[in-house]
Amino acid sequence: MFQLPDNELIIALRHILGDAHVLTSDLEPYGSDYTEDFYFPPAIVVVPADALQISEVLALCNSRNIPVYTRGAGTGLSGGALPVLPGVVLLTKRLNRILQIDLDNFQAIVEPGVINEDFRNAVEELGLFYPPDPASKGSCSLGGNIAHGSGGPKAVKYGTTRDYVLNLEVVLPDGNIIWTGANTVKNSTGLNLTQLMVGSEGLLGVVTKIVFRLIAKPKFDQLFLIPFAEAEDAAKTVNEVLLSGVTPSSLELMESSGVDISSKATQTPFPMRKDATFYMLLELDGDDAAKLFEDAERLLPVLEKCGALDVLHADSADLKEQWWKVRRSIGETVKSASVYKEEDTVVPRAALPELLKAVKEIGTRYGFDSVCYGHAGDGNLHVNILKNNLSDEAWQQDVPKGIREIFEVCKRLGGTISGEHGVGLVQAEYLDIVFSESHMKLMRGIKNTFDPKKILNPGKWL
Ligand code: 2HG
Ligand code: ZN
Repeated sequence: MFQLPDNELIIALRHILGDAHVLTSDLEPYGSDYTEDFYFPPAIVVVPADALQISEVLALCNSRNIPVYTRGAGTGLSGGALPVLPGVVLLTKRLNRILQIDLDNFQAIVEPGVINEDFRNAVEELGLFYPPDPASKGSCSLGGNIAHGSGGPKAVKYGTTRDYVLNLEVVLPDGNIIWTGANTVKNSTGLNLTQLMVGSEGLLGVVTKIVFRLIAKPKFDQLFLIPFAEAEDAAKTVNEVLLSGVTPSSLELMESSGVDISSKATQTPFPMRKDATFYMLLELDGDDAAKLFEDAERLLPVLEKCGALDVLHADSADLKEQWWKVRRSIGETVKSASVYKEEDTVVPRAALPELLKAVKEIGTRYGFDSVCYGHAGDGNLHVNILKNNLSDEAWQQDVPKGIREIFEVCKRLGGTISGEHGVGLVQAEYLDIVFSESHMKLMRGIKNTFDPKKILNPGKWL
């Protein structure tokens, strides 16, 4: 049903974009993202300048049944941007402007190619705050954050990307350009197409402008590191902290094995202890410096009761930076240590102890190691399953069975199979665990309405 890109298409694309922005050689970098070791050779890569050019490109590809794969910074972890069929990879990197920061309305209008951290820094200079802070914030694009509904450590207090999106300019596969919402913090007019676009993984349209709401920047933050001897104690503490009435701005868990790999690989000092199996990273923020320490005092008995071996306070910017660097580098460094499969499990946070126990029990039964870490306050546990010295046969046959069992536990506990990394390519085979046929039928119907020729991101899960 899809046509292969041909010379005629290349000429037509060059006519729209100019020769320099239609690439037909040295395309390798655009055939992978941060997901395992997948590579799919792109046929053509285009680098449009604006929504109008994207509209013309989509209308052209739609009329010729040519697949289009939208790509931000390529830092995705579920293969969402991989060009699995021969088609056009559409880069958003030239749409990289912060168009407006509106101090009156606490809003900003940005293009999808802006890097998350560049935007966060720009608004913070003006005393405002855009909380969503994926571990890859220094390299991921805001468009990619929209495509996956990305989260990050701050989500436990401030929410995720979708909580800050007010309105989106979207180019549809037929070339039509729409705005999905309004630049208002309240909107109950019609079905919420804005929220439908967030997490749609490039399957429904190409986002070309984003209207974000912003909040005031908290003046102070304090960071604490709490080692635990028992994994179960660490996992149990998460909900005890939140039930205490103190809402941390970050509440992360890190398995010692991951901390060890990360601190060594990045040569970052870290107060490892031989008797610790897990570490909790707990951040408090607010405008009253003294209250942060009062809240910390309130937490001490809770942490002690839950088996904390110690409570360390980062009393310098350097220590804060070191502890966060170790946390933020775990994903990348663990992945480079072994062939791996990444599971982005998420459950109601009080079920975290049961999930963690199940992950380790299933790993023992199937003979695979795992490194667990993530946004414990959201009930979101990243499970990096490592091949290490497992046979290829076990890796291909048994591990997927183990992954299925892990996801079945998530479902049983009221959770699902991705908290923030999306379904993309790698989780597609497990969707039957969480979606009934009626659910799939509804989503297929939505896909058909937006993209009847299915040219956007084909070969994935929808
Ligand atoms: C994190 O929380 C990110 O570290 C990346 O979601 C996770 O790379 C990973 O596994
Ligand atoms: Zn994460």
